[in-house]
Amino acid sequence: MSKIFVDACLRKPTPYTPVWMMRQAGRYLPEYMEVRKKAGDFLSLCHNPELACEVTIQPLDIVGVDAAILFSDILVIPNEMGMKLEFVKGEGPVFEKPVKTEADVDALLGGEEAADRLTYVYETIKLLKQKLPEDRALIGFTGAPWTLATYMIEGQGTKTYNVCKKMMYSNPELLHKILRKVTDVVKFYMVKQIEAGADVVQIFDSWASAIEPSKYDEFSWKYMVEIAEYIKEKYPETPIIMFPKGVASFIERGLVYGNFDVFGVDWGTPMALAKEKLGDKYVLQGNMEPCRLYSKEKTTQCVEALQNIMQGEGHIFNLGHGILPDVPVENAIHFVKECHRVSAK
Ligand code: 1CP
Repeated sequence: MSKIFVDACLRKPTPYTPVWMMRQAGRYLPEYMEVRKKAGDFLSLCHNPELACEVTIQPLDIVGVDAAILFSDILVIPNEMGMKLEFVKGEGPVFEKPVKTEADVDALLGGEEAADRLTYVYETIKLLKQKLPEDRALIGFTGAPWTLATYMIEGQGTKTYNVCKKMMYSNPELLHKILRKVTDVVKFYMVKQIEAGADVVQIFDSWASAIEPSKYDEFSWKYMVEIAEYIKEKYPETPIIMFPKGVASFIERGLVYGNFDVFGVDWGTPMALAKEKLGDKYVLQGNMEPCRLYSKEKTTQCVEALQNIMQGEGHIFNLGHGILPDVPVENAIHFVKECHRVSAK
């Protein structure tokens, strides 16, 4: 049975434009909060394939999206490379010992050995393949090397990125050494997710905008392209989605390149600009401002405007970044219904 979401990624005809939401499994769903309570804490939930499977499927049943995204987190990767990770209440993710020196990088587990430790992710994917309806796609994912490196170097989320930028400008070799090591793990991780059953994979470069445009290719995009190339060599049929957040000027100047299928457009980039610059080459995903979800009326306006620009050609509806925890569930349901309504053929 064909999956509408996979067909749309490959620019094949579909009866309507599919939709999913970044961060669609999570705290805005009371059903998620219940399962998380059962698991104990967030990381225990990621490590429990039965429960991770349950929360992955929730937004399909409750909100009606066309694709499921594996429930996990980007930070399980550095965690399995040997960096002790904790989610501190109110503070978010914290690594006990951030990477500071070459010796710290050398001490991390690399390559396939690190990717092999993420068995609970592959188990969750295998279980999901048994439980998901045949016409719904499963999206696997990773963080981009740069976005992962920001947490590994800063030790936690940051507003200024001052520690990693100090490294970028005073010791770029060390930053590249970290990015190289993470890239090599992510290549194996992506292929193993596909072998376990992921239909599509997305690379999240959530903190792309922290890099000045003239340095973006050197410190992030080229590593993402290398990962995509590696995946395509092994699994040319599996769609790849690239989501670099906050790179409008990189797009505008025609600097996007690489062998992948879908470009995720963030909410700060006008869809018409993305279409003009990238629409011939890549399917475009996005890009409603997630806060529009607070108003049904403003949601409908945006969905109609996106449909007017894209006309159901080479498009996947999504938000331009993750859904926030205080969005009413009924507004998320409204968004999905409206995407289906305006694009029905
Ligand atoms: O239960 C909780 O309160 C924990 C909150 C939470 C959740 C639900 C975290 C902690 N991660 C997740 C799940 C998650 N993370 C998914 C699941 C699938 C889905 O989307 O439905 C995905 C894809 C991610 C990816 C992720 N984690 C990204 C990239 C996407 C994005 O939103 O930009 C990033 C940057 C992270 C790091 C992270 N993990 C969790 C938090 C709170 C953060 C962000 C911290 C920060 O702002 O720096």
